[in-house]
Amino acid sequence: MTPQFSGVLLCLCFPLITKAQQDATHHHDSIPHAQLENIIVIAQQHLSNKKTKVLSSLDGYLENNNAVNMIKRGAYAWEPLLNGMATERSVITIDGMRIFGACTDKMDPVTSYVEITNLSKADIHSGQSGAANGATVAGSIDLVRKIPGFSDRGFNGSVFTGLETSNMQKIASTSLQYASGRFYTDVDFTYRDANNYKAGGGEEILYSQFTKYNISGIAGIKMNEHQQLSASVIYDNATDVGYPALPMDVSLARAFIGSAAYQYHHVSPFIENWETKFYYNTVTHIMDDSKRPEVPIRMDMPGWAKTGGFYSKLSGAEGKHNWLANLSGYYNTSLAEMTMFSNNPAEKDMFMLTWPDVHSFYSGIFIEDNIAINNNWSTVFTLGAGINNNTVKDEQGLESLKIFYPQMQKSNTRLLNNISAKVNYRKQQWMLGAGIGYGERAPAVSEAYGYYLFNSFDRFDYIGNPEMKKERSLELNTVSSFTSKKFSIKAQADLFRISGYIIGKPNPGFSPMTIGANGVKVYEQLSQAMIFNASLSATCQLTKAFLLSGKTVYRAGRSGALRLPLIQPLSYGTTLQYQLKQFTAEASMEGALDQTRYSAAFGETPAKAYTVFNISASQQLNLHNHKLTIKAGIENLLDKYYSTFADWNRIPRMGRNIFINVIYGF
Ligand SMILES: [Cu+2]
Repeated sequence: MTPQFSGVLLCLCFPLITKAQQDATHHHDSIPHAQLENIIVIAQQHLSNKKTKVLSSLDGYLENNNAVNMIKRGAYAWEPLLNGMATERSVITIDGMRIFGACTDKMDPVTSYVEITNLSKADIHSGQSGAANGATVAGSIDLVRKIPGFSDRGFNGSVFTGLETSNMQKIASTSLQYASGRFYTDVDFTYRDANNYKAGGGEEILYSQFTKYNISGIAGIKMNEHQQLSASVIYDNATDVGYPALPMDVSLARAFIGSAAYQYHHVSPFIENWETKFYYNTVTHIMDDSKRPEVPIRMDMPGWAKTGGFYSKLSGAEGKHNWLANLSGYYNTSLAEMTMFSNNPAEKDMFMLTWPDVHSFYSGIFIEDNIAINNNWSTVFTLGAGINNNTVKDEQGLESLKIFYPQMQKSNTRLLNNISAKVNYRKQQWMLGAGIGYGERAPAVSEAYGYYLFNSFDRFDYIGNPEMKKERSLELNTVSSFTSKKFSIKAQADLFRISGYIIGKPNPGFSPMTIGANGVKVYEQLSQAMIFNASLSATCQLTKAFLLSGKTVYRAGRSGALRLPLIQPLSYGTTLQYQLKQFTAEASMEGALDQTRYSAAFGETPAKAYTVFNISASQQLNLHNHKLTIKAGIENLLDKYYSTFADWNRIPRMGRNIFINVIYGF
């Protein structure tokens, strides 16, 4: 089964999953291990959630996937890179909803506005198999909401608390659910508060604190046997977030995410499920340097992003075909400004629009067909097309950009197409698959219209380029796996050949706005760039109680002689798990080789090889009908001081960290 196929299977099984949580549990467990790697189970009390630190951030969950790297600018709001590519190249959605961050410096990826209590799983698709919710190059990450479903469970809930010693992070969370045959609701609340963390050896990393809370609610009502309505809201509010790798912090990052959906099962023998959703979300991001003792000039940099959209998704089965069709669209407005306060009261403050109120519209259609040719062979075809428009609404912003691009148009429309094909062969315990895909994306707001956006990595001010063409990606992928009761192994590789690769290049003709900057870079397109990803993972059931697993990941990225930045060096990890009844224990090791192929042109310095060790244990107690789970562990056991390729400006990672998670379910 390919990831696409399992994705569709999950979509088809969605109505079944919502029927009852017990059923859902059973259903998940029936997914073969090799497929689970593209689904990260997040629900805290789900049997498939094997993570010991269940109350880790969503970022902590995503990081375990072989296709994902998390770029860290501090302890909060890590940026997910998919297949070695930055967020402009992937589509990150919450239950299929498009959301855009409001920070010009990538301090607020979509993933920072949800909490683990909001979600049941994250669904990861590589390359064009992830084009269902919008045009992509790298693929997609869909964060799936937790839904109690219709059942006769009545009231139940859980209380979570956690403590981590390195930054004295305190976590408190509750989740309350009610389910009946006709109605369900889930309300949850999560609070996290952390001080500065300490690197290995005890050095305090200043400006790495954060505080956040998240409230969410979801409710569903069954209109009749086959039709249901649901509504969902998430409110996420982070304050006093420090970014030690950046010159500025965040005083407020806030999101409101709301949606309403209508679902119709068994529309006809041919159409299994029809779901239509309308959504709206708004993000506010306020950057702040008032806590930094020394800055060359004080700055205020707020940003706002608002997105409204819809999708209407049909899926069904007919003979050998399992199909899916999705019509989706969104309208986004992105506005960000910067005020530089003069140190000399006689001089005027300087104001500019860093995102000049850019309005973006996208609407697209995507279809997918899985054909089971016979017991051994199956194929997956996908096809999609969309229309993308960007318009600069602010006249002052438009005039400012016209200084660099006198011919520039106020509005720009692009057609974005995607197509892919995959063939799979399975015989007994073996599975082999190979695929090819082609996709296009439009330049992101910063790439097209950003105005003097300072990048603290290479210390250049970046100016967007509204006259760029589409970025076009041709991909090849292959997967092979062997799965038996005691042993499984999976090897995966993909190659992306990207034409018109968008990247900033120095322009010596312009002078920077930021004091101390190295110069100005303007977004341009490289005729071609290649990105290669490979991973190998294996698990072995040594005895009934001991499970050994290991993985290794390798990436490469270059354009001719130019190396692309933020590409993971050869990394590895291994875990030994022990399970006896309700007790589990785990020892793990993770590390990377020296990063020899770093990109000096982008200000990258090499990250040294490292190895860190972690241990943890958990015990579940049954108290009448209630469940108490205690999980504890030590991360970076040897208190190693290290920094990886993914650490912005090479800020050191957390040193020894003792954590304890307590979960009480009633
Ligand atoms: Cu920011």
